Amino acid sequence: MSDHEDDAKNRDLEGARVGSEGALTTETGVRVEDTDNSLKAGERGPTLLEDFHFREKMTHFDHERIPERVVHARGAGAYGYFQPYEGLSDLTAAHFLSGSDVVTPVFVRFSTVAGSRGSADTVRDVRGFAVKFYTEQGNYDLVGNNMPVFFIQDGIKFPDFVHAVKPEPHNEIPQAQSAHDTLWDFVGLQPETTHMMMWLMSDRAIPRSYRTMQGFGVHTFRFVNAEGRGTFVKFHWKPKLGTHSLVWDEAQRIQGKDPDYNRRDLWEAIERGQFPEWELGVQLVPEENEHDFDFDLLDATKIIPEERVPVRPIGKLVLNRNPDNFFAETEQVAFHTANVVPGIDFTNDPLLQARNFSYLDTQLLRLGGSNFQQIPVNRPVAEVNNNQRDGFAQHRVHRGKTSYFPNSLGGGCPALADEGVYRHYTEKVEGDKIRKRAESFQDHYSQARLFLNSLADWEREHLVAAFRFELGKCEELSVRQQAVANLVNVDHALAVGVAEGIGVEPPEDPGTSGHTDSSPALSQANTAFGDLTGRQVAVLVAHGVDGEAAEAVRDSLVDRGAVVEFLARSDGAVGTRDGGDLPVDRAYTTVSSVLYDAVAVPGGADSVASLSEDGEARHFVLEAYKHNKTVAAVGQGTALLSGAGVPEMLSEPPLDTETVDGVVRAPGADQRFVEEFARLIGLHRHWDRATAAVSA
Ligand code: HDD
Repeated sequence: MSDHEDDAKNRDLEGARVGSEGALTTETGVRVEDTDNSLKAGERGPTLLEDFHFREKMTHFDHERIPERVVHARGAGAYGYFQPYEGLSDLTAAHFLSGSDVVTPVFVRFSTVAGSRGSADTVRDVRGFAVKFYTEQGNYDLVGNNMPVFFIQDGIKFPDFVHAVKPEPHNEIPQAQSAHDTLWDFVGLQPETTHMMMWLMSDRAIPRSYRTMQGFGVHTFRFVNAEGRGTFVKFHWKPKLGTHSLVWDEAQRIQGKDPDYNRRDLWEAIERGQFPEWELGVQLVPEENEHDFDFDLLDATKIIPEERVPVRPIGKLVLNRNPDNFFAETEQVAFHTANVVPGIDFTNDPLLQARNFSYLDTQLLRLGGSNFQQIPVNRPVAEVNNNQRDGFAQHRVHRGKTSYFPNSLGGGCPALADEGVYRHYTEKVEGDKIRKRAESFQDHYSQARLFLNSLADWEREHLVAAFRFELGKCEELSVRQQAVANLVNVDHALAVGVAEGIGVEPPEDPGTSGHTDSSPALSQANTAFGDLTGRQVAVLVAHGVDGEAAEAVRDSLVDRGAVVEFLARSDGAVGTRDGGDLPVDRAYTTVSSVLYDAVAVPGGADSVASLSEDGEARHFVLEAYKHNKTVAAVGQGTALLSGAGVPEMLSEPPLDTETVDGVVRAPGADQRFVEEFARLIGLHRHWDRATAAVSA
């Protein structure tokens, strides 16, 4: 194991870990001989108050739940490390960015925003991407999202926005959905939400995996170097596997088939040793260039286009260890935008300023008082010394009689430091005390349009379909009309496309056309492709299967990092056509095509004949086809595709390896076939495929 893995593993949780080994005891350490029967007066008599074991067990259970996070309640976390590529001391005094030899342990929590703790993973929503760096100079939290902008410009609107998106208060419906009246009522009346709503209606809101999701710090922050010079900075996390999403229909079905889909994917990838990885990048703007843009750097509803200020890669994040206990670690972790270290500072972004108040405030309630930083997952690796005392659940045993500063009785300790201290950036501020949104924050449409212009055709189609779906769920016509009226300001054709699907009169053409700028970096068509790590592939088999072909497919894809499973009607094994046995990984009745990235059907006349008679097997391949996934058939396997209704599929085995719209067919599982299959899976999805008429 390398040193940095060691570092991450040894994150100081010692002393806090309690296993289930050893004798059963009460919380005071008294051994218990029976935890199945309460103490009673006679075998059939009343339970006695003096049964302290029963009372303690029940009381602890009664108090097991803590308030869930008001937003981002559902999440999944993992430990890992961050390592810079090079030193950035010219830009920042942050020690964890000072050189490639500094490896910093991290804890990362991914989350959805609107749903409750038990809600499904694959809802249309923003994803949280919160990173806690346990640096030698104290904890630094980069509390970001998978979208680079936000709904509102000033934090004072956050309670309004969250009330609007959460389930409606009179009936607590709908759970974890933005497709309802109150959210769209709010956004129609609050045009600053427009840019973020474009992201939310795009495929970014339904990531295939946390491993295939970008992250953004969103705000403009400030790097400060040892001389006190500031540089504006925006943070980006870029996933090594590329940024890939689900199909909306698939995402909805997964909500029922496996509500833990993203959580499970992260967990299993780490357990398999396929450690998810991101690159940290920064966009840097010298202070003197602050006003060079046609938007305000302090406005969190704006990006800096990457073509304008390139993203400079500065280091990598690797997640290599799952938590031991979900509650203790993932639930109790507390992030806070104001957890900064020397070298990183804030700007006057009014959203960020509000966040700097909100996070500490919410943790005080959620984690039951002011000592939550002592919970192992929150505890810094840096030494902690101060005069803060007492409070609920105080775990430190402070010694001595001084808890004030200055003191002489305690030897003047803890003393003020003069090295490595946090020094707030010196910024000149002047102005009237005023409640007003700056003029430079008033353009809500140019970047919404930039986003739209940057999308590939298929992304645009998904966007329109998402707007139609969401607004189509709104009961009030006025809410639908309001939303369409707002979209005209982004693009007339977009507004018409949406209006036509939701029974709203298409708006008049305002006659003014917007700018035609685009930013290729915003399209998922321009992401990384080809890496099969953690891709899930189903191979459908039955008795009489061509076992050699099935195994050739599996072996070649597993070599490339994919997870390949043999699925049959029942668990156990199937007999191969040459008399062998092929172990079955899962019965397809317990899973579904939506849980896989690709499906293959090997030949073997008997196997294909029985699969073709099975409605579930036919549905499996057709649904995978409908969701634009790679579908493969070897030999007679082709007959299952045509029998299932995959369009234009001939039932005769092909004479050579042939690919049409992401469907590959071949006479045998030779090298040419497996390479083509792998190439197609690496493309993620086949968007040019016409699927509208496919009834899966
Ligand atoms: Fe927030 C949680 C990200 C605006 C107030 N937020 C929370 C989490 C993430 C974000 C990732 C979950 C952290 C975890 O996993 O525990 N929030 C953002 C981003 C924002 C943003 C990227 C805009 C750029 N948030 C925002 C505003 C406010 C809050 C404007 C209030 C003024 N956020 C909270 C909170 C939460 C929270 C209420 C709920 C649970 C928690 O903090 O610990 O304080």
